[in-house]
Amino acid sequence: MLKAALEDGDPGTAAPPRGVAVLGNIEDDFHALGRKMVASFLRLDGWEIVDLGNDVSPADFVDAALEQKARIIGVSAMMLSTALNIRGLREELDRRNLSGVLPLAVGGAVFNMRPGLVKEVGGDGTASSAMDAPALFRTLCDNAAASGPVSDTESAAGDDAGMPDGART
Ligand code: B12
Repeated sequence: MLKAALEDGDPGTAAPPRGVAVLGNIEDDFHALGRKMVASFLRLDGWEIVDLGNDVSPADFVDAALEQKARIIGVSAMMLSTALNIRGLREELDRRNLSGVLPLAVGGAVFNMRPGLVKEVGGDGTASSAMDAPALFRTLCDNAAASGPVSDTESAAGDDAGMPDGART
Protein backbone atom coordinates (compact mmCIF):
# COMPACT_ATOMS: atom_id res chain seq x y z
CA MET A 1 0.00 0.00 0.00
CA LEU A 2 2.82 2.35 0.95
CA LYS A 3 4.75 1.41 -2.17
CA ALA A 4 1.69 2.03 -4.31
CA ALA A 5 1.12 5.41 -2.71
CA LEU A 6 4.72 6.43 -3.32
CA GLU A 7 4.50 5.36 -6.93
CA ASP A 8 1.15 7.09 -7.44
CA GLY A 9 2.26 10.16 -5.54
CA ASP A 10 -1.19 10.24 -3.95
CA PRO A 11 -0.88 10.04 -0.18
CA GLY A 12 -4.53 11.02 0.31
CA THR A 13 -5.95 7.66 -0.71
CA ALA A 14 -3.11 5.43 0.43
CA ALA A 15 -4.02 3.99 3.78
CA PRO A 16 -6.74 3.84 6.41
CA PRO A 17 -6.41 6.26 9.31
CA ARG A 18 -4.13 4.87 12.01
CA GLY A 19 -4.42 7.58 14.65
CA VAL A 20 -2.10 10.26 15.92
CA ALA A 21 1.67 10.01 16.28
CA VAL A 22 3.64 12.73 18.03
CA LEU A 23 7.11 13.34 16.60
CA GLY A 24 10.00 15.56 17.60
CA ASN A 25 13.74 15.84 18.10
CA ILE A 26 14.76 15.39 21.69
CA GLU A 27 15.97 18.27 23.83
CA ASP A 28 19.15 19.94 22.43
CA ASP A 29 18.90 18.18 19.05
CA PHE A 30 18.42 20.31 15.93
CA HIS A 31 18.87 17.71 13.16
CA ALA A 32 15.43 17.98 11.58
CA LEU A 33 15.84 16.28 8.24
CA GLY A 34 15.50 12.66 9.37
CA ARG A 35 12.45 13.47 11.47
CA LYS A 36 10.76 15.19 8.54
CA MET A 37 11.38 12.17 6.33
CA VAL A 38 9.91 9.88 8.98
CA ALA A 39 6.86 12.16 9.21
CA SER A 40 6.34 11.95 5.45
CA PHE A 41 6.43 8.16 5.36
CA LEU A 42 4.11 7.89 8.35
CA ARG A 43 1.61 10.26 6.73
CA LEU A 44 1.63 8.07 3.63
CA ASP A 45 0.82 5.14 5.89
CA GLY A 46 -2.26 6.87 7.30
CA TRP A 47 -0.90 8.44 10.49
CA GLU A 48 -1.90 11.91 11.59
CA ILE A 49 1.39 13.56 12.55
CA VAL A 50 1.80 16.15 15.27
CA ASP A 51 5.33 17.41 14.67
CA LEU A 52 6.69 19.26 17.69
CA GLY A 53 9.90 20.26 15.90
CA ASN A 54 13.41 20.43 17.36
CA ASP A 55 14.62 20.62 20.96
CA VAL A 56 11.52 19.16 22.61
CA SER A 57 11.55 18.53 26.36
CA PRO A 58 10.31 15.22 27.79
CA ALA A 59 7.37 16.93 29.49
CA ASP A 60 6.32 18.64 26.25
CA PHE A 61 6.38 15.30 24.39
CA VAL A 62 4.11 13.67 26.94
CA ASP A 63 1.80 16.69 27.33
CA ALA A 64 1.30 16.84 23.56
CA ALA A 65 0.72 13.10 23.29
CA LEU A 66 -1.97 13.23 25.96
CA GLU A 67 -3.60 16.37 24.55
CA GLN A 68 -3.67 14.94 21.03
CA LYS A 69 -4.69 11.45 22.18
CA ALA A 70 -1.64 10.06 20.40
CA ARG A 71 -1.08 6.32 20.08
CA ILE A 72 2.73 6.64 19.98
CA ILE A 73 5.65 9.02 20.40
CA GLY A 74 8.52 9.04 17.88
CA VAL A 75 11.77 10.70 18.88
CA SER A 76 14.70 11.58 16.69
CA ALA A 77 18.29 12.20 17.78
CA MET A 78 21.41 12.36 15.65
CA MET A 79 24.08 12.62 18.33
CA LEU A 80 25.00 10.38 21.22
CA SER A 81 24.84 13.30 23.63
CA THR A 82 21.30 14.16 22.62
CA ALA A 83 20.14 10.52 22.32
CA LEU A 84 20.95 10.12 26.00
CA ASN A 85 18.43 12.87 26.74
CA ILE A 86 15.72 10.42 25.67
CA ARG A 87 16.21 8.75 29.05
CA GLY A 88 14.39 11.73 30.52
CA LEU A 89 11.42 11.00 28.29
CA ARG A 90 11.29 7.38 29.44
CA GLU A 91 11.40 8.63 33.03
CA GLU A 92 8.54 11.00 32.31
CA LEU A 93 6.48 8.16 30.79
CA ASP A 94 7.24 5.99 33.81
CA ARG A 95 6.31 8.80 36.19
CA ARG A 96 2.91 9.20 34.51
CA ASN A 97 2.32 5.41 34.30
CA LEU A 98 2.33 5.52 30.50
CA SER A 99 5.12 3.04 29.82
CA GLY A 100 3.66 0.04 28.06
CA VAL A 101 0.60 2.10 27.09
CA LEU A 102 2.18 4.81 24.97
CA PRO A 103 5.04 3.29 22.95
CA LEU A 104 8.28 5.19 22.42
CA ALA A 105 9.91 4.79 19.00
CA VAL A 106 13.42 6.19 18.69
CA GLY A 107 15.64 6.80 15.69
CA GLY A 108 18.44 8.70 14.05
CA ALA A 109 21.87 7.80 12.70
CA VAL A 110 23.40 7.24 16.12
CA PHE A 111 20.95 4.38 16.79
CA ASN A 112 22.04 2.68 13.58
CA MET A 113 25.67 2.91 14.66
CA ARG A 114 25.10 1.71 18.26
CA PRO A 115 22.52 -1.10 18.39
CA GLY A 116 22.48 -1.23 22.21
CA LEU A 117 21.52 2.40 22.47
CA VAL A 118 17.78 1.81 22.00
CA LYS A 119 17.59 -0.10 25.25
CA GLU A 120 20.04 2.22 26.99
CA VAL A 121 17.78 5.23 26.46
CA GLY A 122 14.55 3.33 27.21
CA GLY A 123 13.22 3.15 23.66
CA ASP A 124 10.67 0.49 22.74
CA GLY A 125 12.07 0.07 19.24
CA THR A 126 13.83 1.68 16.33
CA ALA A 127 13.94 1.61 12.54
CA SER A 128 17.03 2.37 10.54
CA SER A 129 15.26 4.41 7.87
CA ALA A 130 12.14 6.47 7.35
CA MET A 131 10.85 3.82 4.96
CA ASP A 132 10.83 1.28 7.81
CA ALA A 133 9.17 3.58 10.33
CA PRO A 134 5.52 2.75 9.46
CA ALA A 135 5.99 -0.97 10.15
CA LEU A 136 7.71 -0.18 13.45
CA PHE A 137 4.98 2.23 14.56
CA ARG A 138 2.20 -0.24 13.72
CA THR A 139 3.94 -3.11 15.50
CA LEU A 140 4.65 -1.10 18.64
CA CYS A 141 1.04 0.10 18.80
CA ASP A 142 -0.32 -3.40 18.19
CA ASN A 143 1.92 -4.76 20.96
CA ALA A 144 0.86 -2.02 23.37
CA ALA A 145 -2.81 -2.68 22.63
CA ALA A 146 -2.36 -6.44 23.07
CA SER A 147 -0.39 -6.34 26.29
CA GLY A 148 -2.13 -3.41 28.00
CA PRO A 149 -0.55 -1.41 30.79
CA VAL A 150 2.60 -2.82 32.33
CA SER A 151 4.34 -1.81 35.50
CA ASP A 152 7.07 0.79 35.47
CA THR A 153 9.55 -1.86 36.54
CA GLU A 154 8.74 -4.13 33.61
CA SER A 155 8.97 -1.38 31.03
CA ALA A 156 12.16 0.13 32.39
CA ALA A 157 13.78 -3.30 32.52
CA GLY A 158 13.35 -3.64 28.77
CA ASP A 159 11.38 -6.87 28.47
CA ASP A 160 11.99 -7.92 24.86
CA ALA A 161 9.20 -10.48 24.72
CA GLY A 162 7.01 -10.08 21.69
CA MET A 163 8.86 -7.05 20.39
CA PRO A 164 9.44 -6.65 16.66
CA ASP A 165 12.81 -6.85 14.98
CA GLY A 166 14.80 -3.83 16.06
CA ALA A 167 12.64 -3.24 19.09
CA ARG A 168 14.40 -2.83 22.42
CA THR A 169 17.62 -4.05 20.86
C1 B12 B 1 22.93 18.25 8.36
C2 B12 B 1 23.69 18.16 9.64
C3 B12 B 1 23.59 19.22 10.56
C4 B12 B 1 22.65 20.39 10.33
C5 B12 B 1 21.18 19.94 10.58
C6 B12 B 1 20.22 20.73 9.70
C7 B12 B 1 18.83 20.15 9.70
N1 B12 B 1 17.88 21.02 9.40
O1 B12 B 1 18.57 18.99 9.93
C8 B12 B 1 23.16 21.43 11.37
C9 B12 B 1 24.11 22.38 10.66
C10 B12 B 1 22.11 22.22 12.12
C11 B12 B 1 24.00 20.56 12.32
C12 B12 B 1 24.43 20.98 13.55
C13 B12 B 1 25.27 20.24 14.37
N2 B12 B 1 25.84 19.08 14.12
CO1 B12 B 1 25.32 18.01 12.62
N3 B12 B 1 25.24 16.92 11.02
C14 B12 B 1 24.53 17.04 9.94
C15 B12 B 1 24.88 15.87 8.99
C16 B12 B 1 25.84 16.40 7.91
C17 B12 B 1 23.71 15.20 8.29
C18 B12 B 1 22.54 14.83 9.22
C19 B12 B 1 21.35 14.47 8.36
O2 B12 B 1 20.51 15.31 8.08
N4 B12 B 1 21.30 13.20 7.88
C20 B12 B 1 20.29 12.75 6.93
C21 B12 B 1 19.06 12.19 7.66
C22 B12 B 1 17.99 11.86 6.62
O3 B12 B 1 19.44 11.01 8.30
P1 B12 B 1 19.02 10.62 9.78
O4 B12 B 1 18.87 11.83 10.63
O5 B12 B 1 19.89 9.55 10.25
O6 B12 B 1 17.54 10.04 9.65
C23 B12 B 1 17.22 8.80 9.03
C24 B12 B 1 17.21 7.60 9.97
O7 B12 B 1 18.15 7.73 11.01
C25 B12 B 1 15.78 7.50 10.43
N5 B12 B 1 15.32 8.29 11.58
C26 B12 B 1 15.63 9.55 11.94
N6 B12 B 1 14.91 9.94 13.00
C27 B12 B 1 14.09 8.92 13.32
C28 B12 B 1 13.12 8.80 14.32
C29 B12 B 1 12.41 7.60 14.44
C30 B12 B 1 11.37 7.49 15.51
C31 B12 B 1 12.68 6.52 13.55
C32 B12 B 1 11.93 5.25 13.70
C33 B12 B 1 13.64 6.65 12.54
C34 B12 B 1 14.34 7.84 12.43
O8 B12 B 1 15.05 7.92 9.30
C35 B12 B 1 15.77 8.96 8.59
C36 B12 B 1 15.56 8.81 7.11
O9 B12 B 1 15.87 7.52 6.64
C37 B12 B 1 25.58 14.88 9.98
C38 B12 B 1 26.68 14.00 9.36
C39 B12 B 1 26.15 12.80 8.64
N7 B12 B 1 26.70 12.55 7.48
O10 B12 B 1 25.25 12.12 9.14
C40 B12 B 1 26.15 15.82 11.03
C41 B12 B 1 26.34 15.32 12.45
C42 B12 B 1 25.13 14.53 12.90
N8 B12 B 1 26.42 16.59 13.27
C43 B12 B 1 27.27 16.52 14.17
C44 B12 B 1 27.57 17.59 15.03
C45 B12 B 1 28.72 17.39 15.99
C46 B12 B 1 26.84 18.79 15.00
C47 B12 B 1 27.04 20.04 15.85
C48 B12 B 1 27.38 19.77 17.31
C49 B12 B 1 28.12 20.88 15.14
C50 B12 B 1 28.54 22.11 15.90
N9 B12 B 1 29.76 22.04 16.43
O11 B12 B 1 27.77 23.04 16.04
C51 B12 B 1 25.71 20.76 15.71
C52 B12 B 1 24.73 20.29 16.80
C53 B12 B 1 23.34 20.81 16.61
C54 B12 B 1 22.41 20.16 17.57
N10 B12 B 1 22.52 20.49 18.84
O12 B12 B 1 21.61 19.34 17.18
C55 B12 B 1 27.97 15.18 14.26
C56 B12 B 1 27.44 14.31 15.43
C57 B12 B 1 28.53 13.49 16.07
C58 B12 B 1 27.96 12.56 17.11
N11 B12 B 1 27.65 11.34 16.71
O13 B12 B 1 27.76 12.91 18.22
C59 B12 B 1 27.71 14.59 12.83
C60 B12 B 1 27.64 13.07 12.75
C61 B12 B 1 28.85 15.13 11.93
C62 B12 B 1 30.21 14.57 12.31
N12 B12 B 1 30.67 13.56 11.62
O14 B12 B 1 30.83 15.03 13.23
N13 B12 B 1 24.26 19.35 11.75
